[in-house]
Parts: sequence; C-alpha cells; structure tokens
Amino acid sequence: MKDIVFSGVQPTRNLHIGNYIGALKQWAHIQQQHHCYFCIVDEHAITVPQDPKLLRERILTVAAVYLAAGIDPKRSILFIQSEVPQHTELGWLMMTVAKMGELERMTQYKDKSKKGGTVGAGVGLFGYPVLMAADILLYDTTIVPVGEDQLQHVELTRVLARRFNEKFGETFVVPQPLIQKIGARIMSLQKPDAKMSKSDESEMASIFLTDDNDTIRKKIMRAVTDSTTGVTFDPEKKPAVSNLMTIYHHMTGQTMKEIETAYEGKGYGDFKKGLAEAIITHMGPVRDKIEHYLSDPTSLNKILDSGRDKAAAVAEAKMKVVRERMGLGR
Ligand code: ATP
Ligand code: LTN
Repeated sequence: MKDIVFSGVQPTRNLHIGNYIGALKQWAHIQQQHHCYFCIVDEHAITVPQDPKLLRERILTVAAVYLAAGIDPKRSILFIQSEVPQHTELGWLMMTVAKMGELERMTQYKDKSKKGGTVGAGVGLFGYPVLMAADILLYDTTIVPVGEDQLQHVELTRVLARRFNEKFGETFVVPQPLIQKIGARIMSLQKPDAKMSKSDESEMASIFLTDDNDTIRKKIMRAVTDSTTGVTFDPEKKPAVSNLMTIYHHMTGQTMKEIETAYEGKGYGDFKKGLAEAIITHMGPVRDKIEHYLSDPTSLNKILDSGRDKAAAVAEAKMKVVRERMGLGR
C-alpha cells in the first residue's frame, strides 16, 4: 500500500544544506514509492514579519529548489499553501479543537517568542502548529517527513486528529512522523550546539544552496572544530567534527567508518578541504538547476498551477466532510 506523504518548507530566507539534507533530499527519495504532496508554506512564513515583495520572490525560488533537488512534478504534487484556501479554513476550525496549554508547550513558539516576550508575540506564531496540523490532515496524510525540530508539531497533529475523531466521528487519518537518522539535525558551522537555521544572523553558520564554490570553501575552512584532534565520529565528545562528518556522509554516501579510515592520521585542514570539494561536487549541479528553473517562469508557473488544482480538489472533498461533521453552514 502506498503511503500519503505531506511536507513543507517556509519560503523564508535562503534554503541551506540543513534543509536539503534534512528535508529535500529525503523527499526526492520518498516520492519514488509514495503519493507525495510538497507544499511551499507561505502562510507559515508570515507568522514572523516578511517583506511582501521578497516573499513573492522566495516562493518561486523555493519551487525551483524543490525541482532542482529532484522533486518530480509528474510524481508529486507541488503547490503553494495560500493558493489552496482550505488550509486556512481547516486551520481555523482546528483552533477550536486545540488547547492553549498544548500550544504554550511548543518549543519553537517558546524560542521564537523569547526575544519580545509572549505578550508581544504574534497570535499567528502561537497558532502556527494548528495550521501545520491542518496542512497535514487535509490530505489523509499517513507519513510526515520532517527534521527533528518539527517532531513536536507532528505529535500535536496526532493529538488534534484523535480528539476531532472522537468528538465528531472518524474524519482524519492519524499521521506518523518520519525522521531521518543521521543528519536529522545539521548543526551550525559556527555553533555546533545550535541547529543550522535560516534565521541565523551569521552568514558563516550555514551553506546556502545558492553559495558559489569559493564561498563554500571559505565557510567550511572557517567552520569551528573540536579541541581534540582526529576525524572520528562522536557527537557527544566531538560535536563540531561529527556534524561536519554528517554533512560529508550525505554528500558522498560514505559511512562514518569509511570517512574515519580515509582521514586517519590526517588533520582537520585536510578533512575540511575534502569536505568542501564533496559539497561542491554534490551541490554544484543542484545550484545550476535552481538557476535553470528560475530562468523559465512559464514552466514553473504551469507546474504550480497544476499542483494547486490537484491539491485543492482533494482538500475541498475533505472540507465538505469536516463542515458537515461540525454542523457548519446549512
Ligand atoms: P528557521 O530555523 O529559520 O525557522 P529552518 O531552517 O528550520 O528555518 P524550515 O522551513 O523551518 O527551515 O524547515 C524546512 C525543513 O528543513 C523542515 O523539514 C525542517 O525540519 C528541516 N530543517 C531545518 N533546519 C534543519 C537542520 N539544521 N537540519 C536538518 N533539517 C533541518
Ligand atoms: N513547520 C514546518 C513547515 C511546515 C510543515 C507543514 C512540515 C508547515 N506545514 C506540514 C510538514 C508538514 C517547518 O518549519 N519546517
């Protein structure tokens, strides 16, 4: 039996190699066997301030990145969240199912609202996981591939689906999260205890998918390492080098043992040179493809139109059931 897979990326800032390893690369693989929806979640992006003009540009860039990473529009449904209004509709209805206490416990909300305090935090930021639950539940999703940071949101989705089903009758499929083992969390090149994040202030913390070869080399050579020497995989004792090895593994397919053997007796300088070249070899073609897709907006728009129509048909069928179960309308 085929699974139904749903996942999404926010069109905020530049996508980085953490997004690629933790999300896109995995999706391109999953679509070979399952029925997939890959969404550009622009309505999630606006839970923090965005420049409207830049947001529009980034939405198309993310679409190009999806395609460049190997998402095949003939196999998978690729669409923009705000073009299927059933997402916000179900998001609101699920707001009436979720509880304050559940949302207050979400670590992403706690982190993102920390700066200004919860009094000044946007209500959208607070309700963010409920919209995410709506995204997932509209399509009878069985599998949600995400990075570790999103696990809590998928767990909340499961709770909300069950609660709704108990109250209003079987309506939603309870989805399972899917976390990749190695590299579920790629860490910052500058602070190995923080995840590589689009919102990091330091450019040096992340390898962006659009970085040129020299920038990749520079960032890797300046990446922090650990106080002990030796290229060995030990996330507890050697978090910085283990993170770089994880990236190496994803770029080359080599196991940690193979990487350790290849760099036995060598210093971090040699390892970093090898890593930079491995990234360039793997990511260079992806970068070229992003450019290629962006240079042909007509084809890109056709793909997004078709994705929107297919997604909307499924979402509306589900909403008809939901509205009826909840007693809305006539
Ligand atoms: P921000 O940190 O600015 O909120 P982000 O970099 O986490 O943004 P998202 O759009 O929230 O980007 O995430 C897109 C996908 O990439 C998600 O599946 C997320 O779990 C995954 N992801 C994000 N950062 C990493 C990372 N450092 N390592 C692995 N996967 C990641
Ligand atoms: N919150 C996710 C993006 C996202 C998502 C989703 C992921 C929005 N809706 C539904 C999986 C399924 C993030 O920030 N990475």
